[in-house]
Amino acid sequence: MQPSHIEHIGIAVKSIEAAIPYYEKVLGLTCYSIEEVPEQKVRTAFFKIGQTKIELLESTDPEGPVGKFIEKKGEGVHHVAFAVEGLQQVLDLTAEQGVQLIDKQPRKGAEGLNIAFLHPKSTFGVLTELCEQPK
Ligand code: CMX
Repeated sequence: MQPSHIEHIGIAVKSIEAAIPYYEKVLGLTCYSIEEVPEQKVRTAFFKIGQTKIELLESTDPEGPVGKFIEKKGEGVHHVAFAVEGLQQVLDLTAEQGVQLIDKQPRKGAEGLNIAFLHPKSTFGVLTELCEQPK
């Protein structure tokens, strides 16, 4: 797979408005975008730090993936996203290596990226996202 870098770290929060001041005033980062992703039942807030982003995730539906996560585990790191090239091929190879895919094919994620998730049961407890910039 050989990811080029960590594209972002997804952090589940109860309220992005409540969390943004910590990232801006304490860490000194700037929130450059707030975007709702209805298919994922989340609102997101993004910060850049080098090549990597922090993605805050606020649930818009208690039955969505982030709503269920917060209910079960509370706020905290939700997923790690790696930047890859050739996402469909990477997914096929990853499945051949015995890793359980949540998405067999890429779908659209925040910021227009093509994304796919690997199941945390197959990745030592870390929900893993693979992302590719659309060509
Ligand atoms: N990290 C680690 N483990 C997680 C997890 C996470 N983020 N979310 C769930 N789990 C664990 C659960 O704790 C549970 O473990 P146990 O069986 O030991 O209790 C197991 O995975 C299954 O959890 P579940 O509640 O039965 O299953 P869910 O219906 O919650 O589905 C998952 C879990 C990962 C398949 C689902 O959340 C998913 O498809 N996620 C991918 C999409 C997503 O997360 N979107 C939000 C972000 C979107 C964005 O970045 O824009």
